[in-house]
Amino acid sequence: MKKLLLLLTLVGILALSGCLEPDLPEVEELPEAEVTEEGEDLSEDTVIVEEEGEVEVPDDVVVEDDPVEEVEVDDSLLVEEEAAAEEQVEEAAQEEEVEAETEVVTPAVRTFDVTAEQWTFTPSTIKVNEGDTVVINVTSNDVDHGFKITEFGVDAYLKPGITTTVQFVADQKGTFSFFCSVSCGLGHANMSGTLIVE
Ligand SMILES: [Cu+2]
Repeated sequence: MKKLLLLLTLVGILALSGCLEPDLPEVEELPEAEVTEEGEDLSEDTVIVEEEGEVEVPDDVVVEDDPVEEVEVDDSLLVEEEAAAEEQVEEAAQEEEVEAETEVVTPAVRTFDVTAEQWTFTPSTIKVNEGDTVVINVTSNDVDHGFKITEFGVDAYLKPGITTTVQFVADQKGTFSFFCSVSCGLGHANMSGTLIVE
């Protein structure tokens, strides 16, 4: 009986072990796989959640980035200020150049031939530089006219066909009017031109 029991137990053990051995790994593998997959899924989910959480954190950081961007805007403003400063420097340099040119041109004698006739001067605009000695040969083609520049003390009486020369130093900058100072007809009041001293 004992041998039978032993045999039965052995057979039972073998049978159980034989049955359990193939079952157990399957049972173990599947749950393990599932568990691992689920675990991975869960871990991925948790990672995603963590990433989402991290994304939310960058949102806060983005709020912190706004001041940084404002700082960048300030940098651009600084750049603009630098550009403006450079422009000012360039303008100053240009002004210096203009002043230098003016200083160089100052001793120049500028001569113009102007024709007067009812009721215009030709050319009607004369441009010189400050300090220039201006010589204007004025000739009337028709009737008596005058040629006056109040600011420079010029006032000439023009006889038809006779060239009259006026001369003055353009010692002040500005836009001035030269005009007819002798009554010459209907358009006399509007008979004028422009002297520009730069
Ligand atoms: Cu006139």
